[in-house]
Amino acid sequence: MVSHLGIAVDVELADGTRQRVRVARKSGIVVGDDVVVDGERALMQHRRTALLRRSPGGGVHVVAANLDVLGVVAAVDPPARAGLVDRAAVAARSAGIEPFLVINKVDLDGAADIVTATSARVAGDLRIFAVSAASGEGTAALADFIASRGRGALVGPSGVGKSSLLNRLMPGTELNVRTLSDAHGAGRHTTTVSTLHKLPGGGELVDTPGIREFGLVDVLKGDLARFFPGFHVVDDACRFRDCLHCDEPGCAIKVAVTSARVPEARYRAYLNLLAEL
Ligand SMILES: Nc1nc2c(ncn2[C@@H]2O[C@H](COP(=O)(O)OP(=O)(O)OP(=O)(O)O)[C@@H](O)[C@H]2O)c(=O)[nH]1
Ligand SMILES: [Mg+2]
Ligand SMILES: [Zn+2]
Repeated sequence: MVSHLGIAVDVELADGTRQRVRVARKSGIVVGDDVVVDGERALMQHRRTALLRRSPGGGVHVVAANLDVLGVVAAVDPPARAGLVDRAAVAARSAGIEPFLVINKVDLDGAADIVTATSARVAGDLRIFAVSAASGEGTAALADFIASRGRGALVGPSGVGKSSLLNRLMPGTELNVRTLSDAHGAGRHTTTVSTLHKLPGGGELVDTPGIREFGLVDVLKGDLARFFPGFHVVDDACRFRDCLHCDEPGCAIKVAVTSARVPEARYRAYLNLLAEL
């Protein structure tokens, strides 16, 4: 299924043609779902992966179905909010999806400092693509990565350039992007529905509406401890396999914080998230 329009979904059939099928508003079918079209109905099939997010209102959403990778998009302006990157990365890994970080708008002044600061938080742990949808810089590497992995989605705050990146990766596509006249409409969401696109070099990428926060859904403390971005730089194992890196003896993460191999701020961000679960 390639897009959900409220009472209908667009599906791509096995022969590559597209068809609009009516569905109940609460069908539960999301972009990326495999469906069997039975007359006027679309029946959802088993999902390989499902990326869950809790919205600020408390509702649980499936961001997309059957993803292999998740691109968390930040920009030089607006810059990344660590909380969103951390949560989205943990949610992805918990769902068996490989997260990566995209820093867009590297054509803007001051890009180098922001790329360095943003990368430092997750370096060695998340794959990072510094790109410009405007100039095309870095986008070929991103396209190659998607082609090698299969299906990805781009998530992130409104205005970071998710739709602009898709337009750059798929010449001939014209997804709506924020125009100059809207530029000061803070919090304005240009994209309102998710859409799935096949990239010319292989792989698929889902464009999603901007989000302010990526709330975690039913993530276990042990999964947070294993998946928090920035801890993978530590090669040594904790004494206990289910270590939460708090007060356990023989915790390799705490040793790494003491020796500054894991920045103190990273560790505090982890403890805050742990306290939330
Ligand atoms: N300078 C510069 N501007 C960019 C770049 N990419 C996108 N923009 C601009 O950033 C603004 C937002 O881009 P969009 O693609 O609409 O952002 P989005 O993430 O899809 O936003 P939502 O759909 O609201 O979630 C537009 O004015 C784009 O022209 C870039 O690489 N460099
Ligand atoms: Mg958009
Ligand atoms: Zn530990």
